[in-house]
Formats: sequence, structure tokens, C-alpha cells
Amino acid sequence: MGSESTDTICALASGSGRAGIAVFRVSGPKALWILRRLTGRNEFEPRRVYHAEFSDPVSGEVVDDGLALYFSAPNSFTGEDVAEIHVHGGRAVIADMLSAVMAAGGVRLAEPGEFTRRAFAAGKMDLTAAEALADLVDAETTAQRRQARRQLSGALGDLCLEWRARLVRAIAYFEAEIDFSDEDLPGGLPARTAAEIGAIRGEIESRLADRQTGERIRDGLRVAIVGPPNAGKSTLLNCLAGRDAAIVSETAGTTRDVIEAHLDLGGYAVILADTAGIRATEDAVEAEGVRRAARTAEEADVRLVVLDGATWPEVPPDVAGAAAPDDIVVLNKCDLIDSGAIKGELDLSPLPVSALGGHGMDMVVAELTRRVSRLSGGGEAPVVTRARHRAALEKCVEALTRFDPEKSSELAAEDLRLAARSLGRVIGEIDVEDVLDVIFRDFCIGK
Ligand SMILES: Nc1nc2c(ncn2[C@@H]2O[C@H](COP(=O)(O)OP(=O)(O)OP(=O)(O)O)[C@@H](O)[C@H]2O)c(=O)[nH]1
Ligand SMILES: [Mg+2]
Repeated sequence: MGSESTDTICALASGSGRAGIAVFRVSGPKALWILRRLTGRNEFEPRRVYHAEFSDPVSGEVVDDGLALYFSAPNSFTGEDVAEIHVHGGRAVIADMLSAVMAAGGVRLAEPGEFTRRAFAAGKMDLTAAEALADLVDAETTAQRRQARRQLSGALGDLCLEWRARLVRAIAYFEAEIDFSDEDLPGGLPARTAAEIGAIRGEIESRLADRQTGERIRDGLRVAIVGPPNAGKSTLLNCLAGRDAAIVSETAGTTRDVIEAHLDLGGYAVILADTAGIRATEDAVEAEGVRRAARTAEEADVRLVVLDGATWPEVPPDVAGAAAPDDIVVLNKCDLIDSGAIKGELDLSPLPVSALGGHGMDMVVAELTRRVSRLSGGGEAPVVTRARHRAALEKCVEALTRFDPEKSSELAAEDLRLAARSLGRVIGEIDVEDVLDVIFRDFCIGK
């Protein structure tokens, strides 16, 4: 983006549908000038709210009245001059207000994430915070919101800064050794530095040993519904999702593709996947479905095994054999069997349900929620919330593991510099341009 960053940009910052209020944000050197053109008012004190009529500067027609705010650089979200225009949130108001801003001239539409990118460029936030802002806007569950806010306030960013500051100190000691190896340095320095490097490495490793909880909360936990054909897997998915997401029929082998539904279980985002019934089949399409089912089951954080009450207590051996001890096993179609017949078969002790009538589903939801919160919660709040963070921290640990004070000082210092650079990458201070393009592309326009 480079030189374009002196452009003045504008976007609707609020949602584009019908709403009580719509907020436009204008950022850049022309922001105040545009506010003046639209309102006919000259004086705007920063950080005060003004009631104003906004007119199209070309036609002169009043589009709407509302609130005008001005934030002067550098005390704004982007660090630039920023104007905010609050009008009524009708579709025509939004469309005509945007044309009026454009008609004022010297302004263009913002690209996705461009406001945040400017805030980042102005040093208002580091890259982990910019990512967290995107996560906060995308958060669909309470756990996602909490995690995004923690990250926004520097959960990982501050740690990286601290680790890096300590590394930089260690590097300084090593370089002092390189430069002044003949002169007297405080005794015991290399040993103390090595201990400090070990300590930093241990801290980063303990943050990485988090069972990927942060990524799971952010992306949603994966729950796979698996079992023999016709057991009622799709019925169960529809029941949990509260809508007809998957086709249900009495023909065995109905589901082929993996069908996903998003749920909020106890504040955690869950991606529930319905899969093809597992059986040997001559049908090439169904066989592909069975392969996909196996892969989905393997990648899932939690498996919900559905058994068919209509054939109970017979369980296909490949299904019984595949059920792991920590799978949740459900016996569906319990309306077809009397409750006395459920207990005592295999080691599975299934939860009796009737997905068709919705009976026993509260038990399934409670058990699922228990598993999901156990996988997501407990222990220290995670600081690694994206694969990008993990990759950079792993690189850092690698360099610190290579570090060996017995090697030549030059080589040892180089390992430390590499480690420090990986930490700089997490917060976005090192070779960022390409990374930035990828990250900010995911933002919505107006952020
Ligand atoms: N009596 C009874 N029938 C059910 C129940 N749940 C599902 N069914 C019926 O069982 C049949 C199969 O249901 P599906 O949900 O399509 O089963 P599935 O496991 O997804 O089957 P495939 O996709 O073919 O593997 C349908 O006719 C459902 O109406 C239940 O709780 N009780
Ligand atoms: Mg199905």
C-alpha cells in the first residue's frame, strides 16, 4: 500500500443492513475538510459530538441529520485525522450518504482492513492485536469474544515483547564478549546468560504445550457424528442444529458428503459434522463418502458414535471396534426398544436417545458441552490463537535449542538473533508486508 497511505479513505463502519444507526468513518488528511463540506460547519473541536445536517456537496440536498465527530491526529484509531458520521441506518440513507462523502472529493473507498492496517502502521497496535480485532468482530461465542479481548489487550504481544527484550539483553552480553574478549567482563556472565536463555525457552515451550486450545476456541472444536448407515446420524445432526441441514431417509447410505453445522455449546464454538454411514460398499460414490467419514472422524476433537436401536443389541463389528474409550456413544431409536434392553451390552454403555422425537437429547448436549469445555478450558488461558503464532514461536524455540554457549560466540549470538527475529515476526515488526496482505485481506471493509 505504501504511498497510498496518505489517501483519505472512507467506509461504512457499521453493518450494511437496516439498523437504527449507521456509522461512516473517514480517515486521512482530508477528513476534517470533508466533514466541513458535508455539514457547512467550520469549527470542530476534537473528540466532541456535534449535531449536524449532512448535505450532498454537489446537489446541495440534505441527506440526513445525525452526529459528527472529529479526532485529530495522532489521537485517533488510525493515528490520522478521523471523522465519524452517524446517521440513521436505512439502506437509502447509507447509499446516499456514501455518495455524498464521495462527492466531497479527495476521498476513496477503504479496502478491507485498511483502517486497522493504518492503525498498525502508526504503531497504535501490534500485529497480534490487529488480528485480535478481526477475531473480535468475527466472534460468535462468548469464549471467542473473551479470547479476542485478551489478545487485544496484549496477552501474546506483551509476552513476545518481554521475551525479546530479555533475548536482546543476552545478545548484548554475547556481543560484548565477541568485541571485548581480551578485556575483563563481569565473571560468570556466559553461564548466567545460558541459564536465562534456557528460562526463556522453557516459558515459550510451556505456552506452546497448550493442546492448541487457543486455535480450537478461535476456529471451533470439531465434533464428528459417526456410525453405521441408517442409525439416525443425520437426524441427530438436524436435532442438535435445530434445522434440516442434512437429508434424512430410510435408505441406508443416504449421506455421502460431510455436512457441517455450527453450534454454540456453553459459549464454545463447535463445528458438528455429519458423515456417511460406515460400511463396505460397491458404490464408488458411497465409498468415497465412507473415506471422508473416516478422515473426519480422525481429525475430530470429539466423536459422537451413533448406534441403531432398530438392530440393537447387534453392533457392526467395525463400528464397535472403532469406538475409542473417550467417544460419546449414543443409542438412537430408543422408541423402538424397551429401556431394560439397553444396559449391559458391550462396554459401550450408550446414552439412550430418540433423535426423531428429540428424547434424551439434553443428555447428549450436556455430555458434549462437558467434553468441549474440558478440551477448551482449564489451566492457563491460551496465548497462541493462530497457526501463525505457533509457527513463529516454534522457530524461536528451535533457534534457542540450537543455541550453545560452548560454540563460538559469533554462532551463539546468531542463534539468539534468529530467535529474537521470530518473536518480532509474531508482533509484526519483521518482514511483514506479505504477511500483512494475507492477514488484512480477511478483515471486513470498514474495519
Ligand atoms: N423410530 C425412529 N426412527 C428414527 C430415529 N432417528 C432417525 N430415524 C429414522 O431412521 C432413518 C435413517 O435416519 P438418518 O438420519 O437418515 O440416518 P443416517 O444415520 O444419517 O443414515 P445414512 O446417512 O444413510 O448413514 C430415517 O427414516 C429416520 O426417520 C428415531 O429416533 N426413532
Ligand atoms: Mg445420514
